[in-house]
Amino acid sequence: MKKILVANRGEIAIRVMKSAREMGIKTVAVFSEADRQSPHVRYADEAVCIGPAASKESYLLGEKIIAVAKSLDVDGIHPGYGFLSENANFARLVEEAGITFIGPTPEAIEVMGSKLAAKEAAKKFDIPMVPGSEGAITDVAEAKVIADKIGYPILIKASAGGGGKGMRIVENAEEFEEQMNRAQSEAINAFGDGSVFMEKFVGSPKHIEVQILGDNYGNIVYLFERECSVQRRHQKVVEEAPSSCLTPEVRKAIGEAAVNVGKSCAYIGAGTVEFLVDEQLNFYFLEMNTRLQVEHPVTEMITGVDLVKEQIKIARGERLSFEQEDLQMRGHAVELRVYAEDPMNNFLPDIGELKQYTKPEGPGVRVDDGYEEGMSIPIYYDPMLAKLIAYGADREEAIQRLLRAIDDYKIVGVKTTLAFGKFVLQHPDFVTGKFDTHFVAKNFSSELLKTEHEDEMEIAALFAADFVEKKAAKDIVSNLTTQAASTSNWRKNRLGMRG
Ligand code: MV4
Repeated sequence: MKKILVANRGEIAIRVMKSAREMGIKTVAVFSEADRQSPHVRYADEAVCIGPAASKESYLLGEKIIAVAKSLDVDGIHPGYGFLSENANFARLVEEAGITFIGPTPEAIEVMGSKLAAKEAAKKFDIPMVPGSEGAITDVAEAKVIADKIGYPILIKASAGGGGKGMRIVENAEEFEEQMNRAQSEAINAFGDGSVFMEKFVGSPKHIEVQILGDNYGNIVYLFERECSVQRRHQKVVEEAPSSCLTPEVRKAIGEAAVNVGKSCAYIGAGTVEFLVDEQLNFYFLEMNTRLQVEHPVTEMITGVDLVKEQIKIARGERLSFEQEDLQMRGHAVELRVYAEDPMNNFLPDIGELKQYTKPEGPGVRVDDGYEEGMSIPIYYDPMLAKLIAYGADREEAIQRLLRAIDDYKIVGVKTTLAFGKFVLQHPDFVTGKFDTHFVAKNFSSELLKTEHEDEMEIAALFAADFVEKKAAKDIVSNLTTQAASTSNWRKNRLGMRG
């Protein structure tokens, strides 16, 4: 493989190109008109504009991207995450064009893209699953009989679902029909496929996912787990590896279950198997993501494995260079997703120019991003600015490093979730590992961010008053102004300053 095209943008495009470069492979970027000035375009050896800003007219144009790849003699296409990464048809078209798709087979993408098909495939491998309906539910009366057997509350899910869409909790038999109808029509609207199934509702689960790698020769290994329980409306906020709650025995069991899910669809490449884990550490297979995930860096940091390089080597037809016994975890890694959103205003996406953008550095800190100072954040794409990742010998050191890195991160011009991240990482329930998927809903309100910084501002004001008395007023005011400007807009707003 001599040349790879990355069918993506932003941080993940750059992330993929970095590994390709290290392997002596040339890179091709594609970009939309909104991304002409983006770092991923400059980072590539060659770059081609594929259309207007809207994803549907650029990053989602599979055939156009393949045509670009052909014209530039590209050997492999890496889809990144999102966009075309889990589009079985795109994977098929790439292969038909004589280009290697750096990812799983179209068949594996298809099976795992349907939750019903995924569960059906996994069943043959004795994977623990939440009690539920065998297959789709169509008949209400029949479904109610099963629901009575499992016990309420139950959860109705869309087979084609993702991100919580088409999910409905049913508390009792009386509301079953109504909720089932709602789930079905939501699923038709969102996915064009109204098939739904049901599961027993697990009340306070942790979300734990296992990274796997499979080669073309039937070898599949697990690279341990990531815990992604801190989410806000199905958007992940903090991810870490390893999970703070698993025992070595459960880790091995869940890892082996994940490998079996991989075997159930003859998985090739990097994939992630998601599980719900209850308070007694029972785990249940949820679904499989057939792509490189956003949060893959925490796994890289604790295993020392470059997952993108492994994807490329696998796509080149190489055998895995390690067996399960060769893999070890070392230390702890925590990732914070930094979004251009306003946590004080219901996480409304914020756009604008990055007037100041200074990244944190230093021991154990990694920043995967796709923006730089002076750039404008486009409205067309995901509002994630960067992934801030910290590694430490243990969880406490990783968290402390991440907190330090948040303080060292200077972003001016757009509102970000950095302060919200700080709130999460300092929360006693996060620090002690006593959290589940309800963490944000249970613990966060924007008032809490306000209060936290009111204290800070009070202290600053006291200092200022003291200095005024000492006739150093000018100094402290200019000092505070600079500090406020270099942190973020809400500080400035709280100080009642402008500009
Ligand atoms: C569940 C569940 C409880 N019980 N299934 C949400 C997204 C979809 N991928 C699966 N999800 C859930 N499935 C049963 N049987 C709770 C969730 C869930 C959730 C899962 C992972 C991470 C965050 C979540 C937030 C709310 C609900």
